[in-house]
Amino acid sequence: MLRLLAVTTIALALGAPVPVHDELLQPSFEAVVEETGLPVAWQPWHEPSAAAYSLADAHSGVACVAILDESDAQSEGLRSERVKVEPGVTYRASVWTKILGGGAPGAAVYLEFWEGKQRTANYSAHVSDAEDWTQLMVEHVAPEGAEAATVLVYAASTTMVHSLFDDAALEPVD
Ligand SMILES: [Ca+2]
Repeated sequence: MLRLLAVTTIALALGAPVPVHDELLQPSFEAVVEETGLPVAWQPWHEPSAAAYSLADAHSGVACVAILDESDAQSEGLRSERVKVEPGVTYRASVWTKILGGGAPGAAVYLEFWEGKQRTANYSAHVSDAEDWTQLMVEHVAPEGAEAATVLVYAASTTMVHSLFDDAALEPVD
């Protein structure tokens, strides 16, 4: 009976739906997970992550996210928790960025749409020169079947860049 219970629990965990929220969580990156150094409610593109919570600077509050990408082969980034969307509605993903050093294409923001666990569409904007805080913005209509969207702040695989991100947003466009 105990073994059966254990198997059932694992199956439930694997099949568990990804939580979808009404609004973006922790958009200003103000809270840190002490064990990992990552901002609360943001998932690393890969681990170990060169993207981390940082007190080096902030667009608002006291903290931001820093990506110190010293690899020309590895992508780095952080993905938000999922936010509920309606197909046919236009959404805008945005984030403020500051580039301390590095080359093109610099810093990027992605708007990603999800159907279940499948990413069905993604759109991006990038900037390669941002000495001061600069807002990156991308908007697109949610495709048929879309249930959720995420924001991904990102440094591409070919980029070696030191960038900061703060004040992300993901909202419908009026
Ligand atoms: Ca902040």
